[in-house]
Amino acid sequence: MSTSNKALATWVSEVAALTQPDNIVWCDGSTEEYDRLIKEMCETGILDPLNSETYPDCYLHLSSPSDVARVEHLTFVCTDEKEDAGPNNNWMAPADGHAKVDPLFDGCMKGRTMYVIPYCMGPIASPLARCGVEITDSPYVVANMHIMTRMGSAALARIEKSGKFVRGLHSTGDLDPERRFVMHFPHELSIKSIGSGYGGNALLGKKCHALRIASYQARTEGWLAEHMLIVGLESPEGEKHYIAAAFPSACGKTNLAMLIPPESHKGWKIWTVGDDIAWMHVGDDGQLWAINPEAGYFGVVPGTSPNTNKNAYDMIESGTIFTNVATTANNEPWWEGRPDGTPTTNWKGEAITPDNKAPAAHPNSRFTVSAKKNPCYAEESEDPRGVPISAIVFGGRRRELAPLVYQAKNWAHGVLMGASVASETTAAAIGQVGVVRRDSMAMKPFCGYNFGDYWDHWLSFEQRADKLPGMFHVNWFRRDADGGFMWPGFGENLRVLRWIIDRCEGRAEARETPIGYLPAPGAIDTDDLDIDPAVMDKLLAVDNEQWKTEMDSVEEYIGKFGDRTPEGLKAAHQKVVAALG
Ligand code: OXD
Ligand code: MN
Repeated sequence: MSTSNKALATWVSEVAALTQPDNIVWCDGSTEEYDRLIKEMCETGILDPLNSETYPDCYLHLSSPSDVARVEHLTFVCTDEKEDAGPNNNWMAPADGHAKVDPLFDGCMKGRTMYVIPYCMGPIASPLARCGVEITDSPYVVANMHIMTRMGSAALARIEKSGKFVRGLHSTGDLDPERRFVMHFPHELSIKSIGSGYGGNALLGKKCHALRIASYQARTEGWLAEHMLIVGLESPEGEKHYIAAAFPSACGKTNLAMLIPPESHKGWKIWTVGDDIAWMHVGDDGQLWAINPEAGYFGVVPGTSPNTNKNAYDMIESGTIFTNVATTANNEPWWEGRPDGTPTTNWKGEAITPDNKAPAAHPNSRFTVSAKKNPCYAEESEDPRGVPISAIVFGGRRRELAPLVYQAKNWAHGVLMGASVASETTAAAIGQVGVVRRDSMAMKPFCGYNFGDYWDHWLSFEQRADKLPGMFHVNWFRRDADGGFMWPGFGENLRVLRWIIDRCEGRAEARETPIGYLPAPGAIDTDDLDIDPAVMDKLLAVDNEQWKTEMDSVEEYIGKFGDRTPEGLKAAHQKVVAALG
């Protein structure tokens, strides 16, 4: 296979001349190709088959211990003007970015095979989808891209028809963290990543293309590329609504997208459209319509259990690539939170001794699995038009302050609410875990341009669409004085989502507070839920003094973007400050 697209053919030849691979393989996306790659990786030790009776078609990959998460400090956005990348990104001038990485690619594929992966983010027939080509020397990346994207011949045909594609060059290089970079060139629609085989750094369709490059494109073209799950709720009466929700990495997006209604909610159905990324466009009807650009899940494994997410637990019992989990004596994958089995080998491949206190599975260990294996996969995920969004929800992991749920008073207030999202950091990125940092719209690591311009772009939707979704903020992670979670979370979150939908439909009670509309007492259904009413009151309380401090900190934060901070955002902030008195 090769291509009739001259620009693509030339680029592939140029990359081959630079990287000097032994072979070039154009990927066709077939099952045979996937099976062949898996077989080869099992022969070379990149993958190990797991117990074929209990975990058929499941494989284990153990990465280099220094390559287990996204590397935000080594991720750059290269624009002519530093201001265009903004204080939210590491910046290099494009010429410097190329000069930094090109020498590292020189001859890096000697003795290796170079794979050319044409892929499509979104349903192939969707006008909202966008294509890319990733060149990589990692068969692990190819196998993951098979699961995570629509790749191969159909994507190549689309590229040849439209002539448009994002260029992504990846090599695992020598895995030396000193020689690791993830560079984005938004104006060139290109990405260069070297020195890491980890998902977000190496599966270039995901964070690099579908968020950083796409957010830049979305701004120029008038749409939104967001770090959001898309979930459908169907009531027992058959009423369907879709919610898009942004949470920082490893804050339960996959669990929320696959929520299992609790016993008390018989007749409710949940449909997953996406668990990580949403591309939203204004439709002819003035509503926001969303597609999930991905075709699979790259989910955090620890914590997945029949109690937290039975659908995910069952879904990963076959056809799954596990990365950095532990294993049991009978070669089943094991992770913290898995109810049965005993780990005998940890994620570094070392035998576990009784005095070993470290987690057996890496806290950021992952499963890669096709979305079609999800028992509640929404058929509409394949609809070229996407799904209409009724509500946008922001959330963070905050042990205090933020109530369980509150609603923005208007669109600009909702943008402020999203812009000020703060959350405790998690193991999804290298660095200290558990520190509260601002993570605007959960896009801190993923927005391909200046946050000031990004907020302005969000604000502009008030003019672009006349049936905008309601905007909400949730916090599942409030802790009591003993450090225990105050809200049960998981399936019970449906109670909060129901209030959100009812608000959008104008049929739920709320009380107005300075920070937004909160559920009126009793408006969140707590029937059959073992929760003390006093805890519920705390979860839905607003402490004016604490909020004044919070709004000072938000002011300082948005002020860091200088004259790029939109006046509309400052005005929304001032309104909250005035209401707090
Ligand atoms: C992810 C992340 O992998 O956000 O989705 O880190
Ligand atoms: Mn994510």
